[in-house]
Amino acid sequence: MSDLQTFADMIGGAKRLVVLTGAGMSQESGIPTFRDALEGLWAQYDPMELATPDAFANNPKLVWDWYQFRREIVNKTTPNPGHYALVELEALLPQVIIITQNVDGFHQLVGSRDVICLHGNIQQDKCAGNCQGDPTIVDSSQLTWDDAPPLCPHCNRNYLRPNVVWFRELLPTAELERAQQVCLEADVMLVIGTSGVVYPAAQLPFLAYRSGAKVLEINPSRSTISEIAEIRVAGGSGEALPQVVKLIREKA
Ligand code: BV8
Repeated sequence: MSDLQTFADMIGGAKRLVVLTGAGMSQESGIPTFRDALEGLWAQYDPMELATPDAFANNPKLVWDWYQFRREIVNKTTPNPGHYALVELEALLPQVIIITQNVDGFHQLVGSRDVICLHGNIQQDKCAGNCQGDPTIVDSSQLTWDDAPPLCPHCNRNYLRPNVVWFRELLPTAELERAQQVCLEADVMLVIGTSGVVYPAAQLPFLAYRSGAKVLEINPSRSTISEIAEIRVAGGSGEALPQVVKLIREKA
């Protein structure tokens, strides 16, 4: 039997499937992964340095403009067949919970029902001081700005910032705790498109593995997760996931 058929059979037989997605899941939509060098003006910057509170404190306009640039990319792209394949999987299996590191909102956009967002949502802005509570989400679509990000309309003191988790910021407690809990309960964990170097997200597959789950991976390259993966499909998720769902549907 082919590896892909075995891979599909393991997913098709899952009672409590947990999926962890990273930037590779949206690569075939045209959103550069964190590892891809960003083009043009932004190629000179390291995302790891820009996505930090210090960068925002030191140069709020630069960081704000970077997120506007990335939002434009997200707004010009669409979810790919991999995102839709996960929605089909949700109809075929008793439980599919998606934990995502991505901030593009594509899993929710295609209708996935149970999505745990660990790192926030690039399409949302919030008051940098969370003046009305954490998070103080603000609609910035009608606001203007020039040499600095718009000010929060509630407190008129703090800048607005994207509602994402920067490096050296804590992940949202409820989301992280639920992600850890569902990994402890999973019988199969499917890891898609992550290099597995960003913590604490990168720990989740190991949590599932140590609790007895079978770990499967879709990634064209090896990652830190590959060492515990029963099978790694070395391909793009936009192509591999529809193939896997087709094999599962044929046996359903
Ligand atoms: C925290 C939102 C506690 C923002 C993101 C030293 C000092 C301080 C902290 C640390 C430290 N050392 C370690 C840490 C912890 C740090 C961390 O993990 N650093 C790493 C880099 C070592 N983590 C944190 O800071 C976290 N918070 O720990 O709080 C704390 C507090 C204070 C002090 C210490 C600790 C917060 C982490 C969240 C950061 N925010 N996103 C934004 O997007 O702007 S993470 C960001 O990186 C994205 O979400 C993205 O998902 C992620 C990158 O990881 P991947 O998703 O894996 O993407 P990557 O590009 O790496 O890989 C893509 C993969 O896809 C590749 O494997 C590729 O082969 C594959 N691929 C390519 N094409 C395809 C494909 N796969 C399938 N199909 C394809 N077609």
